[in-house]
Amino acid sequence: MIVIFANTMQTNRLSIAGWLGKRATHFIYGTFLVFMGLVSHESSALGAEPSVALKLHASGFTSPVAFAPLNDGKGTMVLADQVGNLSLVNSAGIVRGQPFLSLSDRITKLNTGFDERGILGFAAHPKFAQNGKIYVYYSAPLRISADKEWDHTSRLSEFTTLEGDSEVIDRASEKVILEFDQPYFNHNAGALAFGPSDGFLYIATGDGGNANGQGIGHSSIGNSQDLGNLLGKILRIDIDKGNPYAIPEDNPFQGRGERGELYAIGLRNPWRFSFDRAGNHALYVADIGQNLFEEVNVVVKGGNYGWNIREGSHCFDPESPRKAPESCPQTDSRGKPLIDPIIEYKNLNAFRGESDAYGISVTGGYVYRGSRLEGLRGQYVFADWSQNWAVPSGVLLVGSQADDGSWRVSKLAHQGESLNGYIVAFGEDEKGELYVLTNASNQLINRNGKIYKLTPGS
Ligand SMILES: [Ca+2]
Repeated sequence: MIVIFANTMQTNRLSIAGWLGKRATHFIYGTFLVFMGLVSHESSALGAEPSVALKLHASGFTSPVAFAPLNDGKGTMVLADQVGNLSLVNSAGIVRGQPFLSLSDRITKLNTGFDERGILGFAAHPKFAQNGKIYVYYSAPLRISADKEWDHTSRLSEFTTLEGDSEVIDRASEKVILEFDQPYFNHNAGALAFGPSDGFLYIATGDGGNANGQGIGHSSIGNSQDLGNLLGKILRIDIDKGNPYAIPEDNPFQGRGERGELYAIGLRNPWRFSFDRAGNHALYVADIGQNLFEEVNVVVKGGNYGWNIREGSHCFDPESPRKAPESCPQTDSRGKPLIDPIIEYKNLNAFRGESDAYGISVTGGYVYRGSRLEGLRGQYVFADWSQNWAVPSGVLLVGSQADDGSWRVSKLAHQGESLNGYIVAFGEDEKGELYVLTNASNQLINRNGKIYKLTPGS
């Protein structure tokens, strides 16, 4: 196992100066676990868990970050690969040979090792069958107007299919919807989804990167708490009005000096979100923690999810990120409460051996609403990226809500294929069935990325 970058997708907790030291720590720790035989690749079987199996659905990707319906009326899915391609996958798992869209020449130059840039989000317009429009969030080269010291520019673009061919995107159709600059290469979030109730486009953004919500390009109160920029937030825009978009009338931050696109604030690196396709269509947002706690939030309009005043339900001090302070503000600068996550678990690197330390970086999933996995219905299926930086050991998790409203988390035992990968993301098809997206490596190399379907076990 070659460890090139130890700064995980999740953590990015390192100041540049401290990078080398942390890298070495990760390497030694990973080696230690392998040597001691302590790394578990499989979740442990739990008696009352639903019987679930992993079935290989499609392969040949590098780092699959999104798998979502094209809304073409034929059940076609779109796979977004971080390295720069969108591919069409039919319901049988057959990948169309011709790329749906290649953006490898429009994304910023990627590391061959670990990287958090590239194509990071995809959503087809709900009326794709009529208008042929799709949306892609990707890391573009730093734009001319940006500070020269910064790293790259996040770009949300609309593309349209070629006239008369719904299976190929016209590369010349790119219409830039929104751009914002990124001081560091990490914490770029990027998930996209249309709200099932309102039809607006939701966009997840990271806090600007580096670590602790500090560094160049970070606001003195933390970007995630700063209502004047788009970083560390959930954004919401109306793509069907205005040019290139309109701010929905009831967006919650429209005062002087506030960005009207903001829907919710106080997030660090919200790595994958989803709407519950049933019930009240709650918005589930996983947020990758700094050093100690990983979390999942149910995000509501105008909510403040705490970063970098809090990490999970604990106080956070950027000057002392490995020790949660005893006290901290309960409210933000507007007097609004900092909202605790619904689910929190410990980071294995900080809480080695503890039963509720599931991994080192949360990956957001979906509430299962399909028909095939009876026992999972209504539960939130998600994951930790890996139990170990150096060893591909993603772990499937499931969150379920008790009658009193509290949430319980457990590992989701599964039969069938072994994951042996880093769990990068999840996908959901039009029937509500779920897919697990993995990369065999923590780097952007090779084509060992896979899509597994969650199917009934025996
Ligand atoms: Ca939080």
